[in-house]
Amino acid sequence: MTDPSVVAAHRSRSAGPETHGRPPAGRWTVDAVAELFALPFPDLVYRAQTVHRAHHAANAVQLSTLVSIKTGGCPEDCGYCPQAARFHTGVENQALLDVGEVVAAARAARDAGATRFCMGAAWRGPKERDLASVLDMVRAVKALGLEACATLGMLKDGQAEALREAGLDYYNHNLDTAPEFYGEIIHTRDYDDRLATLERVREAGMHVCCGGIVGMGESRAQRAALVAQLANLDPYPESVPINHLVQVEGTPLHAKLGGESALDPFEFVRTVAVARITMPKAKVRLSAGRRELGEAIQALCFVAGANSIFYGDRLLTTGNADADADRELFARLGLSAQA
Ligand code: SAM
Ligand code: DTB
Ligand code: SF4
Repeated sequence: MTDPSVVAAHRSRSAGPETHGRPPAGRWTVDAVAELFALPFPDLVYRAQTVHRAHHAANAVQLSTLVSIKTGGCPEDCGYCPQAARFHTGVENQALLDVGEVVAAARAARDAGATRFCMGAAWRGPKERDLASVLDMVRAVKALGLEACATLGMLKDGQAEALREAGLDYYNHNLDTAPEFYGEIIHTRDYDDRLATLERVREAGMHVCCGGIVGMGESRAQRAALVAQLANLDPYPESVPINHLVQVEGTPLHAKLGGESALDPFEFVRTVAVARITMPKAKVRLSAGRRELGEAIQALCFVAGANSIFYGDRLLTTGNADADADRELFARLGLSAQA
């Protein structure tokens, strides 16, 4: 028999076909998302896996490789970030890479099996001169036959269009957390700034990659509020990175949380499952903190509907699961890299 809370959560969104790219038939209320979070774990994972199979190849995982094209010295104050100039984290600043260096990294990523290449820059937003270099990088990455993604901070008028014209497929810009928790983490830009950049990306015709971070000391209700925000973007993002906070010494969140994870690992799996259920067609990506989750929790995440990972030994400034270890894990689980 169907669990009544599942029915309630389902009904609170008005009925109608789930159509990606068109306005959703209804909005997710925070309460409806919170009801999903509260389901018994097996019911939640079963439901997520069912949604997953209706929309995706069951055992395929997409591989994205990340490279930091400009590192450290960022003027923003995101409380989780090792690249903010004002925190003393030991990250070495690195000016914008040359196109040649980026092409070499992209070629290596492609040869290792990645299909998407994501370029990250520690900027509040790109200056015009820097954007011109990034446009060259985008063209070069596309010429290698890869999907191109960039995360450069806030975009101004015309910048999203320029990126789109250069061939950029995805722009990553995260909402990071619930609106009501946001002010405890970031003070140099607000939630509406983020929504405005996402709007520009959408209007320029690019795919949106937008997710958040869990494990920052937020409550479950705030995790539900983050997922509701993402799912109510119209349309919801094509790509949803779910990051587990990597606590880096020198950041305010490390000082606050003391290096200990603030999150039960099953709660991370629940977040993935709820993202899958509320954004059925999106790629849900296991992002930062994946290595620290361990293989068993990662396996649960794949069952709960995660179907993308960051692949390669580094994220931006911190380590990622080794590519060799990932290949071995995929073999043990019978997963394949999505072609
Ligand atoms: N500077 C640009 C911006 O903030 O939009 C782009 C790069 S920024 C590093 C991209 C995202 O990485 C952040 O929005 C955040 O979600 C994630 N991130 C950064 N540091 C993290 C950490 N220590 N743990 C988990 N995720 C992190
Ligand atoms: C995203 O959501 N996570 C990635 C990517 N988008 C740019 C970044 C994770 C960064 C983790 C901390 C670091 O390595 O500096
Ligand atoms: Fe800068 Fe981005 Fe880090 Fe915030 S998350 S401090 S904007 S690099």
